[in-house]
Amino acid sequence: MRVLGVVGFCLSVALFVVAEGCGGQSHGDDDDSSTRSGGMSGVGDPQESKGGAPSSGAPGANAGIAGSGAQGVTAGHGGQSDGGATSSHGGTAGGGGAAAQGGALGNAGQGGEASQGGGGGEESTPAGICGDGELAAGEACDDGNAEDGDGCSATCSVEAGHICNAARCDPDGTHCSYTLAATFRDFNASTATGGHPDFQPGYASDGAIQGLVQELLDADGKPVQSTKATTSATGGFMHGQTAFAQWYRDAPPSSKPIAGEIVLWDDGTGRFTNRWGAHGEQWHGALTPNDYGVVTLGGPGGTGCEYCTPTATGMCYDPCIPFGSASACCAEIPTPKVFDGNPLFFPIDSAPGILSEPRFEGKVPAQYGWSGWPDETDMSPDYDPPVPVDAPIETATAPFPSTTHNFSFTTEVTYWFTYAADMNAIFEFTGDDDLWVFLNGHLAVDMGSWHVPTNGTLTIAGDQITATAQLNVDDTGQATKTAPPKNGTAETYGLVSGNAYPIKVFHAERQAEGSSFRISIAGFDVGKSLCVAE
Ligand SMILES: [Ca+2]
Ligand SMILES: [Ca+2]
Ligand SMILES: [Ca+2]
Ligand SMILES: [Ca+2]
Repeated sequence: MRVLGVVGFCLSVALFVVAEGCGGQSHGDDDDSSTRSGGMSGVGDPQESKGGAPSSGAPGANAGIAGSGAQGVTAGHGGQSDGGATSSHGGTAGGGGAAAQGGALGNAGQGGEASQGGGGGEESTPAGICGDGELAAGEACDDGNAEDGDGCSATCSVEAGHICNAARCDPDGTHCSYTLAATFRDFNASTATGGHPDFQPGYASDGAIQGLVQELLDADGKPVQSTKATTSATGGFMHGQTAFAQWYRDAPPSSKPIAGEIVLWDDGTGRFTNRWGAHGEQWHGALTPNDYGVVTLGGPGGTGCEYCTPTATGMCYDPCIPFGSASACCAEIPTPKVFDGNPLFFPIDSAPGILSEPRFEGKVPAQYGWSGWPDETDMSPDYDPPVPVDAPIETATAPFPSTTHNFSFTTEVTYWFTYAADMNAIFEFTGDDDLWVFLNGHLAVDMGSWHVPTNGTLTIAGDQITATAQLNVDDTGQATKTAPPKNGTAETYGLVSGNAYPIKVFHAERQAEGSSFRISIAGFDVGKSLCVAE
């Protein structure tokens, strides 16, 4: 006989404590040995300059790394300033819609939906106007002019020898995104057959280490180890310049370079950031009973809340997810705790040409709303909305949840922008492990070695340039060690208003079992195609 006494009983949330965490284990990354390296190579003038007016181009098509070394940029618009990066379009934050781009690897660009809406016998809406400075379906680039010879032709096609990029939006102006071409290189851990000595040092880490690389990129546009880099824990577990040079070059023991992309989504405020979901969906942090408001018992499980009536803003939970109980209950629909960036960054789990080494499950860092470093398969049942066990969901990198990930790889990304003396822009990164950001060939953000996710920023405010770096964080993601800001000027970085320059990002995933990656840009003009010569 059922006891109905519970009907209508309003339970205080405080009574229930749902364990949320999941197996936590700590992560950490660090440890090691020692040698020194030396290296320095000659560096010439690092600046890769660029010339005058840029032109444009479409995002697209190529994935490789864009220019390195010296290249001239073609065209440039004059400087643009202002803060709001980009485009006018609105962009929605959350989710869904697929904009143009496709999945993870492959080529960027293209995409767009071609369809347009037109209806019945009428001509459909124009795909866009070439030369208006906004990428529309059917345009590979749009640099805001109708001239040839600047990288983006008068018919909005990318001219030979150029790479162009700009944000692309859905026809209705929502869901804008900007695709960064990325080059990944796969390695095996030092503990695996054919492994690279610098990868998978061990589990102890005292955070990020600065000064492991020299201030200037070399003549190939690649970072060079400093004398501080050694095989010891304080030297970043580096085994010499010869070994380090392999991180971002195309020869064994790395795989062949793997062309990919990192899509940055417009969050509606002018900021573009990468996200976890394949179509721009944000990651959700853990929910607690309090997030469901007042919970009213609705009877035994399977009865569909016959003893309670959801409020206008609530719903029936059967079983009672808010309390982790098999009974039914009525409660509020919680507001998701959303995060930009990707807490499980595994871009080359299944890319052609990757190497083979033992795989590990990924752990989710505190910066994404889950404490205790839970394994993804442990926390996935508690993810809201629920993740079907038998149908991993599509994300920007590997399906979720997954128990097998390919760690030990590097990421190289080049973002070109036109410097303007009155601009106010910021480039941000949060993640692990090694991360170096070079502005026009000069080191700016410096977070070397393997470490838990830390945050680094590069701010360009007029002629003042500032780079910051967290060096370590606690288990809640709060910084416990931060480097003094690195202050510079347009002059020290070699920037001249009106010219285009590269921000080069060199990243390495060096230590399992965490791999997270967040890049965001705000205040840069990404609305009009910027073309550079390859
Ligand atoms: Ca256009
Ligand atoms: Ca043009
Ligand atoms: Ca690997
Ligand atoms: Ca890692």
